[in-house]
Amino acid sequence: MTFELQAQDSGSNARAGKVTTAHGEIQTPIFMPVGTAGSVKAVHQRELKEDIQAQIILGNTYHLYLRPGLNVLEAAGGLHKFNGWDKPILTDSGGYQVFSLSGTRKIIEEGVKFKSHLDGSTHLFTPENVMDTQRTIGADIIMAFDECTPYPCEYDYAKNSMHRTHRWLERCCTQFDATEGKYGYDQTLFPIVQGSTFRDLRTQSAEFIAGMNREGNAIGGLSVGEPAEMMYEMTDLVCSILPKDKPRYLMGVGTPANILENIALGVDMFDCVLPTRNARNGMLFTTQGIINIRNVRWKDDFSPIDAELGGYTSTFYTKAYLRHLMHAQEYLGGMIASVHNLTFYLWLVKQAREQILAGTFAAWKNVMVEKLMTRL
Ligand code: PRF
Repeated sequence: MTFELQAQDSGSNARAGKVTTAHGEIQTPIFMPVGTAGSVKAVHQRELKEDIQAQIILGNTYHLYLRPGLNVLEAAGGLHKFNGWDKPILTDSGGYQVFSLSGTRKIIEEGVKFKSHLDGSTHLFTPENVMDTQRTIGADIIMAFDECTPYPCEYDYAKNSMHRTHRWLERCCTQFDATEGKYGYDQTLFPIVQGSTFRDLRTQSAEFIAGMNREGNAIGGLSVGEPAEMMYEMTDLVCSILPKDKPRYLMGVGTPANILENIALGVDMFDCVLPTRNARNGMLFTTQGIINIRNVRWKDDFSPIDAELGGYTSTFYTKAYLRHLMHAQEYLGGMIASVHNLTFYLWLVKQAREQILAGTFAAWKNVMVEKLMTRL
């Protein structure tokens, strides 16, 4: 994997760049749709590529390991072959899902023991076996095994957890570097900064992660319930320490406003379930603001979902029709809303990139944040 820094905004720390992987290029800043179990929920791969123009999608080690399991993934020739998505894929390590999904879990130095949320069976994730699993899934970018601390978090817990995440990272790197891709192409490992909301821990963690000298770096442990201003303070601090010539990925963020603010602080990559999860509940992000399509207000509004956004799905279907589908609990409702929201998110980061390249990002961002977060 390589990263080329193409432009830096004059009025902020925003950057435009290009990540090159074995499965193609990614223009940054970028949003990565979440495809937890090998599918971006309710969205066809063809729509992802052609309508939404996604450049990279996510998969989750935790889910894919439990189902369909490594034997099926390996027999398929990896996740790209299995789901037919031939562009870049990033997999999260399970270091987050194991904490948020499995009911019972126990953290030990060796790793994390947990019970499957599917059938209650017992498993152990270790830095080593999580690297092997991500080798088998075959993602282009794989994530280190970490612990995402909750918010709020006691200082001593955050400190001990951060040091354990660092020790696990060393084991991840050793295992990753001792193995090879199983399908004939290169993969890369991103380490993850932790440290909760404590400035001294974040500084230590960012310095440690930078010192590991991998090809890209991630920021974890944010957007877990802390105030947005606290997240921005931590991102700003961490970005001031992480190397400028490598991509920075802020995990699990966020709303359109969160994304623009963090781009301004120097983040290049984002993922979040928000656009797809909220779409299935009727919450739409549009160029005019946020709408709940189930609202009676849209009952006989036969205008397109978002004429200004463009794209097939957002201009072909009307608000009134989508409202009807959501109320009738038709599958098509969730499908249309998901394609629309992802089209919006990919449009947003593309606009941000163009503004950075033109040197006009900072002023544009402030106007957009206001507009996009208006509730209609
Ligand atoms: N660690 C990992 N995945 C994550 C996070 C993290 O801290 C977050 C935090 N927002 C989302 N996904 N491995």
